[in-house]
Amino acid sequence: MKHNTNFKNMVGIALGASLIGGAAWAAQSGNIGTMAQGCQKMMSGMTGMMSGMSCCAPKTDAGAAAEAKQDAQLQRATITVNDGYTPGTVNVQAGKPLELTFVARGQSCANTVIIPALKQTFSLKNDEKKTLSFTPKKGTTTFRCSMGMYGGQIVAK
Ligand SMILES: [Cu+2]
Repeated sequence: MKHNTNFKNMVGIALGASLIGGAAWAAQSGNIGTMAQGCQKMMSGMTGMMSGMSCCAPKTDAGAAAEAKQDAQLQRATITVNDGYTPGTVNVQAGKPLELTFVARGQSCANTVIIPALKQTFSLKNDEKKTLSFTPKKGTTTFRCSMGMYGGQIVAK
């Protein structure tokens, strides 16, 4: 079950939030039947809370400054997975081979990475990494966590 460890993490987040938002959600969480349902409920339950939380908030600070390291033949970029993706935007050159590495530094739902345009879905354990080699076409390739809360993009120009 993919959301197993994620869920534990999420419950911690939700309980933390319930201290602020009241105990309503925590009470509700006692009725969750399956992990999958838990994720669904979590999504709706968290919608109102997300604005004030670091969890799931897009990380925009590092994004603009993130330039892939480039040499003549190959460009490389690394994205750190830790309750989200840093940088959230990776800028690369179109038409040049790219080695894109996701490295996990923690355990959250962000550890499952989905990149629809590349037909990629993979899950990382803490400290695990995954390198994708491809030549980006001009445009933006988005990726996201298993639940679509965290996300990022590869921008090729
Ligand atoms: Cu998620």
